[in-house]
Amino acid sequence: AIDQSIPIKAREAWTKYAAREFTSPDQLESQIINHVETTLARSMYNCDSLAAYQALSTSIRDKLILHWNKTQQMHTLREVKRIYYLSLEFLMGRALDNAMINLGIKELCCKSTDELGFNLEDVIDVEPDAGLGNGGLGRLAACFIDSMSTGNYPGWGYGLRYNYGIFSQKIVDGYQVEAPDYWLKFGNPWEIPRHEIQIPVDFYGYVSTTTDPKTGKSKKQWQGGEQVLAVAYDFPVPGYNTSNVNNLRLWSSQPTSEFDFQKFNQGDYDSSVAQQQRAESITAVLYPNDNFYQGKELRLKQQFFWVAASLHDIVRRFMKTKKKWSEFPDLVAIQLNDTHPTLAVVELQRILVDLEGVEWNEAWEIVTRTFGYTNHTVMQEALEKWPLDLFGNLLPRHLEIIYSINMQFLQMVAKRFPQDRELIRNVSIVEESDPKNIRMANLAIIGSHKVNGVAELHSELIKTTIFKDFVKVYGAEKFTNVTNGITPRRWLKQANPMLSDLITSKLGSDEFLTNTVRLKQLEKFIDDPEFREAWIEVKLHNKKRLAQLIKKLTGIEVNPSSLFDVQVKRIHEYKRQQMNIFGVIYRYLQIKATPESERAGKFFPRTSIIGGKAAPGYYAAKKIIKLVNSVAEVVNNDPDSKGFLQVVFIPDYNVSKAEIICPASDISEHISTAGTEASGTSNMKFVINGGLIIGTVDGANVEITREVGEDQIFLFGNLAEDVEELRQDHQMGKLEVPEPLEQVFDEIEKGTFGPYDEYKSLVDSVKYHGDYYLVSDDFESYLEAQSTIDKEFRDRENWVKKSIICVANMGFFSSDRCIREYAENIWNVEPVTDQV
Ligand code: T68
Repeated sequence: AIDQSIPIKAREAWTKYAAREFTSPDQLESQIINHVETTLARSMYNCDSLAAYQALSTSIRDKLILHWNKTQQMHTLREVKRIYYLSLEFLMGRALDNAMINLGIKELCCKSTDELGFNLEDVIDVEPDAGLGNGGLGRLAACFIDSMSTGNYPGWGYGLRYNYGIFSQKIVDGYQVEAPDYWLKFGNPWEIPRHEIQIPVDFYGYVSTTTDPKTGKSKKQWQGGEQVLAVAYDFPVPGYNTSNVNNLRLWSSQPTSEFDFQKFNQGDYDSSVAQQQRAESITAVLYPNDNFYQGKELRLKQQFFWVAASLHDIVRRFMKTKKKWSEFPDLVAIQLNDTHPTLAVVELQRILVDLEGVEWNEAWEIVTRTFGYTNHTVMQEALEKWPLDLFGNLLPRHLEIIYSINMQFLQMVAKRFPQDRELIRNVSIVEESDPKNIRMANLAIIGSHKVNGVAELHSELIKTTIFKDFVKVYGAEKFTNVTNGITPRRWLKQANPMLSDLITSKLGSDEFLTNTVRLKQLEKFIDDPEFREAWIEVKLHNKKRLAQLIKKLTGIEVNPSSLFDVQVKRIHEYKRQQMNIFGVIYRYLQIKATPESERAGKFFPRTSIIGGKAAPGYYAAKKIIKLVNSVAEVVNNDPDSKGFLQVVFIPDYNVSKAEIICPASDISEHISTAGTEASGTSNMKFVINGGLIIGTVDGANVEITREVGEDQIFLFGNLAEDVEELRQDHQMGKLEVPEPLEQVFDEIEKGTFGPYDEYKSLVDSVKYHGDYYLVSDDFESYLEAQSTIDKEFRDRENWVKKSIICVANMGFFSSDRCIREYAENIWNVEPVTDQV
């Protein structure tokens, strides 16, 4: 609708001088220079690569904003249903390279930077990672918003703009040392601060009951005790090969000006400053735990702050359409990325009932039709439970609403299962423990219309273990599976341009980047020796690129023609990096025990590469890091193993390093105790880049095996269905440490890798504390799988064929497919294409 109040003359001027996007290198150069000279207030003479990065990024951001405006106008005009993906973590990594690739302007940009005297790759390297996440869950959210944009879905991400992302990891004397990640140090050219969008968020306070004089009905109202402001920062999210640009809106906390002034005027300066700092602390830092719940009040504050601001925004956007509340779920789908945003269920109910006067049952119907919940773990220690006191103090009205939701739900359950006290106890939102807890997963299930796991095995497991009682109540149809995926733009084209180009040249187009099942056609070329040679070339090139990075980070020179065996992911006992390093020690001992003359026949040169961060408070994980570094120190300096084994710990593993590491593996390790890794996504990143994997029958490994074929994967270990019994056996004292593992433990005890005290806890956890992660049960079959790999890797032609078959069959694991499945089965939304 055109605003008739604008005079025709003015309108003509606005149209004539409308902002235009650059379409040629010349125009881009002029924009870059303009940004250097005005936005940055610098000049040709002091334009370093940081300034070049900032000016280029700002120029591209300008282009994105124009696309963004058109996209949002169209969505608003057509009143389309929008998807809101609520995630406390978006592990975006770098934006520049990705934006150039998605906009199809990388060559153009390269020309411009060249002509201005800069090397584009150096400029790309200046950008700090946006590390606003811990691991798989946060990176999944980043892949999903890329796929929503690429698939032309009207999808928004909502998250927090942490001032400090995931800590940066230094290794000092083999120990992890954390340093703050102040990623905004030089500003952030990719964000658009929306200082005008300020949403007040309340905490604490009390609930008042008033009686409506007209109806005589009593009404509950929350009177907040402390208020902070949520300020919006927008990050445009470009799709690949489309002009669709979606939005990632991150909230930053700010003090409200009102009440500090009050205190200030009363002379209470200290406390007014303290209150200001309290407000700012909400979005100060990302909690660095992966798959672990820590019941901190500040974390609950983060969650409510983010949820309240996002819902306010969503509701405001809906209200502009003037539609009835009952139509809310026709225009809004909200996906809960794990239980972190579950308060949104309660907050929406509160808005509808307390603020908008919608009747309770009608409101609850709207709420449950709106939400979907994705579960990412079955591990008890990761399930969120908030102590009731803490919760009720911070959010008194929300606690009341939860009680009402719970009462209504339990009444329904009791009616249908009158005898089943146990069932009722299990499904209740309130855990009747001492102290009592609010179980967020139960609330998320009750408040959503669909619940999904992230890989087939995992989705089955949640139905038979942690949520089995809810299957009784709701039936199995409420529970579904959406197997995770990754974006092929970042994880194939951007991370591995050479492989992407090789595939493009063979398939005749780059359509596989948006339609990954096209990769299947690669199988046709498997017997083409020239193609296979080119494939090997690419891998070698990528290994050399990683070797350079390793040299830069650690000083270690690795042999690019050795077998690269890689395990990079968060350090966690369930992911079993300890088993990996025990295996490395075993290999080392075997090499040393073999006469020198026989070594070359028995051992293929191998480089074991391990990387990942440990949560700062996770003692065992930190010990694993120390052991890896100590083993590296010993092995890399032993003339006996020289040429046969090298060990490297890559410090500060993050998204931009993953882009160099994933294309360079021959084998990567995905060796979690069966049933513990919900999906895993790095398994997909390695395989789509032509690496084979060694893995347990866990998470998405199962489906990768189905797709690429059993011959292309090295599986080992006990199955998920046997884990419980094995654990029980161990509890009863039935535990045998297999001979090879005993050897490894003996060597550690001897002090070969430093004083035994340092590692005693790692050994004891297997030997004396029930071996919860079943290292002793799986160790021998792990070694067997490793020695099969040794044999098979020597047959180069056979290996490269496997590698090609793998890539050809990874089409299923594109996050584009995930988004399609969510859209069809959970969100009921459709892509929106033509522009206004
Ligand atoms: C991961 N979860 C799963 N959690 O472990 C992984 N947890 O199997 C799966 O592939 C991935 O999610 C995507 O579905 C996590 O990454 C966390 O990072 C996390 C963060 C905060 C609290 C608890």
